[in-house]
Amino acid sequence: MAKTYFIADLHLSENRPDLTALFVDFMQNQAKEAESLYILGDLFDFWIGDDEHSPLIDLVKQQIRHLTEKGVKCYFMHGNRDFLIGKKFAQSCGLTLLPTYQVIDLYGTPTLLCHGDTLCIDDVAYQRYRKKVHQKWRQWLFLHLPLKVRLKIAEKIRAKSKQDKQYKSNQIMDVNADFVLQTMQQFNVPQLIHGHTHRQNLHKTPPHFERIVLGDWGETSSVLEVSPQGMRFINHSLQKSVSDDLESPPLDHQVR
Ligand code: LP5
Ligand code: MN
Repeated sequence: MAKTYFIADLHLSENRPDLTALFVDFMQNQAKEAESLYILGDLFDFWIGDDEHSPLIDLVKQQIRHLTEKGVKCYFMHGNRDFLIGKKFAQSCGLTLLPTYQVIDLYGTPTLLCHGDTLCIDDVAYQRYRKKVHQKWRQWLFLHLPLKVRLKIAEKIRAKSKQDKQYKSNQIMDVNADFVLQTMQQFNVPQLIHGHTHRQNLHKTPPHFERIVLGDWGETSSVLEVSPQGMRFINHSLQKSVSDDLESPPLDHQVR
């Protein structure tokens, strides 16, 4: 049966071997059944350049490469933590890099994909920061610094972000509903799939708009499976597996 999987916000790091194990399990068991896999950002906890090497990075590359070599098409969209993933990384594992917004035909439904951070327009401090770090000249300068210095800067930004988030409400850090609708209308799509807010759910807005939010990975994975028959979330842990039909009542909120 044709299947497409969507994942986001795994935040893989050397500090979380449990997440890495979940990811490897997903790639070796579920993902190989798919025709396509979309990774909608924040695969890594943070990324400071394709020239960084670590056992974790090598393992992730290897897992993606195994999948693409088997014929599963793998797509990657940048998140707010790994927006510096570049062509070198993508080419090394057969990933196709997608722009900030991408419309796909999902079994007959035009569907807009994005990481989700650009929809959080009420988080003014974040949007101001995002604009700066997405400037090409700033990225070029950053990527030409020694890895040690880049790591120090990334740590500073992460610490500041953690501190700022303590004073931001969940509402501010969520998507702006009017802007979501406006964006969906602009791209002329009835369906949107994104991550970033970590609030796995299906939101229906009359007359015919659907927004599917991917969850982050923690004790369980959060995978959206789409087939011509429908959609479901699969939340798998290495101990047990739970799946929810998206036609059933809204799923539990997973608020960070
Ligand atoms: O990631 P998450 O979900 O915890 O929080 C996000 C927003 N935070 C971020 C920052 C990332 O977590 C860390 C990214 C590390 C990147 C490494 C590469 C750096 C490359 C630079 C290239 C030029 O995205 C958070 C949102 C939250 O989502 C919810 O949407 O609120 O945003 C913030 O907290 C941003 C702050 O409000 C503003 C941060 C200003 C940082 C200024 C840095 C000063 C130090 C500079 C040292 C030279
Ligand atoms: Mn994110």
